Amino acid sequence: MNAKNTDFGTFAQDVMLGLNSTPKTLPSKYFYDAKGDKLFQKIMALPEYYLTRKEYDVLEGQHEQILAEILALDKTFNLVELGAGDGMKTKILLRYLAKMEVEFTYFPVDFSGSVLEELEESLSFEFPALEVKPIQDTYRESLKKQVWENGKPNLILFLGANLGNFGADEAKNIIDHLRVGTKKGDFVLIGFDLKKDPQVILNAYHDKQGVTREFNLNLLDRINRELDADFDRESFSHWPTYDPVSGECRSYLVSQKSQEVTIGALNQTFEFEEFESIFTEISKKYSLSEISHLASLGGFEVKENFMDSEGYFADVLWVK
Ligand code: AVI
Repeated sequence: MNAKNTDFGTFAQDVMLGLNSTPKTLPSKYFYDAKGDKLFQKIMALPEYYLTRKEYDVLEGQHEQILAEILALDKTFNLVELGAGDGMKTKILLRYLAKMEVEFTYFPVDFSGSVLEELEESLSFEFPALEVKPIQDTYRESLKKQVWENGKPNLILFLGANLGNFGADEAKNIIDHLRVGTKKGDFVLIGFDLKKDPQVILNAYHDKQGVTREFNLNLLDRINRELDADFDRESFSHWPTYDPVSGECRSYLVSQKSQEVTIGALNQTFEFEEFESIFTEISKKYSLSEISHLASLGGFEVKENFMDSEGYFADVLWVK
């Protein structure tokens, strides 16, 4: 069995748990294998997928104001980034800090060692003087351990609407980890995709080129490849939904016929009824009042909501 270690268990265990549940479900964190990473890069460049462009606009246009509070402290600080990825957006902030000759240490946190290695390499090229201390860990574990804590103020970045990929209870749990993992005077900058015209949201998850469909179906390909399964990907359709009340955009894979799928590594056959679904991803959209409520749950005060000109996306700055 080619089971990959993850945050909570193994791919095989999570697939077994999810497909034996009613309704069936698969965790979205497994989208991101090498093929999924490439598909996500494509998604970020799609005309319908506004999230990445809007957050760029926010950071490009308002980085000075975003960083003004921490720079006003006139002390060195730690820049901690949860889910650093390729650091593309963070580099907007890093360039400004380098230009201002600010002294700080950058702690990128990511679960993937190869992502961190690539990031370190690209940073050493563009910012040779920057002190970088990569941390290979999950968001929650890193907030528990706080290896960056040295008495200096911290600015914790959690960009890219990643919190939206957690259900309500898990999102609150992450905010609780932020509460425990920060001290008075620390700042947090979190990216949130905001509630907006439902059609705009649905289009972002149902692009004309079908890249998001491929991204969703890649979960089945991955189970076929890594767990010796026989999913017929063409007999599943990609079905995103958006509920404007809860702000939850949910993606499903819907079986177009009654069928059986065998997963060799689990030694199990799963029955699908015609039109039975597998829930694969939540991408929650927030209102500003929901965001303020989350801030108070974490013991933070909202300093400012930095938004793009259309009010599609917010990077919100909280202080403890
Ligand atoms: C990574 N995350 C914020 C993306 C989102 O919008 O929820 C993942 C994604 N799923 C489909 N398209 C993009």
